[in-house]
Amino acid sequence: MTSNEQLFERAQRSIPGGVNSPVRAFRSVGGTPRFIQRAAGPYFWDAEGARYIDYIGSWGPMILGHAHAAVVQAMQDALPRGISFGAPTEAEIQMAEALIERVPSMHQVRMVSSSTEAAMSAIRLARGAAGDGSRRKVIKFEGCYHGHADSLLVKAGSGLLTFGHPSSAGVPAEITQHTLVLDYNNPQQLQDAFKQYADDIACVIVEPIAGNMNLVRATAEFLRTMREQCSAHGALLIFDEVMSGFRVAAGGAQALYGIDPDITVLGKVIGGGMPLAAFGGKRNVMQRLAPLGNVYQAGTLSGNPVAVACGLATLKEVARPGFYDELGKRTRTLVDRLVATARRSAPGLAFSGDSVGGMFGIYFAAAVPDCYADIIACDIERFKRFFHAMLARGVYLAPSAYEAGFVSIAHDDAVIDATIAAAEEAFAEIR
Ligand code: KE4
Repeated sequence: MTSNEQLFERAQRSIPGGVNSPVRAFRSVGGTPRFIQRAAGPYFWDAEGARYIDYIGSWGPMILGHAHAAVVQAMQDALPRGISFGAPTEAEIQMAEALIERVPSMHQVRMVSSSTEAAMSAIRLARGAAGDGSRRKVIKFEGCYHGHADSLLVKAGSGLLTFGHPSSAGVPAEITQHTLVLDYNNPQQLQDAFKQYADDIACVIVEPIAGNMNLVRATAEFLRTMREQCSAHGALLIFDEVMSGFRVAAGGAQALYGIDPDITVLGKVIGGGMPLAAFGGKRNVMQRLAPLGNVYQAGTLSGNPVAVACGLATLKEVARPGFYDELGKRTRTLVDRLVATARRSAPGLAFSGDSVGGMFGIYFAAAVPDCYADIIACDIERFKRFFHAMLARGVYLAPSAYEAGFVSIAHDDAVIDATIAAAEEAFAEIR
């Protein structure tokens, strides 16, 4: 049997870092990545035959659990009809109608192949549609991630309200000079930015429930201020619900907060694990897109029929009555029992947890963080030790302290019990 180490060694010869996405390389927690052979329900098995309870779920898409029978069947039914056409299909209309029905702030939607592409296209659309189409400035928030489009690989400027600097090599400063990076959950700073740059701000893009700095909830005041400021200044509000959409509630974070964005970015769950993402918004905004309007956007595999079949089958299952109530209950139970177990097995250990719907955050900090600075102050070393103590006991958490965790509807009571049993020993080990 080929070991994970042997596969990692071989992978690094032909793939940079041995992985096709950096977070998979375990570099922020150390150790050898597990090469997954197969997955089913809440589990996956690595190259050495070891079974893990999976709490990343492909970073969100696998909300039904792995290899859900109805989803696999839908893909198998679609395959013999052809894999890709480069021409419109009825299935894409069904997917668009399903998304619009569930996210009523969207009147029209365009599908793409990755959420990076969706967020990038949403920003281009916002710049083309806001005001007279000449606005350049984009506001994002520290700790939020919207994919790796150049203008979004930016870290906060040196001074307050100064424009961002590239956070990656290969991105010229000219590309990020129009991106302003503000503090998450800081309404005053947002108001100040609009005061300073009002008519040149094309859009604000935000994760309404953040999951890329670990789970951090937006305050209602923060999102309300965002909505008000965008409306008052003719800027477009983009909710990046790639992670929160169809994950925290049927209608996403916008349904929980009662805030209507101008554009919503979706991904992960809507593709059910296949390369499918989307962005949608008000009709007058979306009509600015080619071929109707002058904002260009395109994609060879956009709306791919097999991916759409997978996504439609997934959306059908999550639409079942009580799905989100049950998912939210199980996730909250997991988090509450982890916190109680930490108290019992490692008295005095600074540990807290939070969950919204089917996503959760665990923090080696006494209180649940509500901003990026608090996240950075968490005990990362302790997290690393906990990660490996749980991995050794067959529980696969996100291999980074700055990622949220994901529960599927396949994570039943027995799976949660097994997770808590592992945590009992892991907390005692790291205390
Ligand atoms: P992709 O282009 O990687 O499909 O999605 C980009 C993206 C956009 N918006 C949000 C809110 C996201 O969470 C993501 C991607 N999320 C990461 C998890 N932190 C994907 C994992 C990875 O990079 O491998």
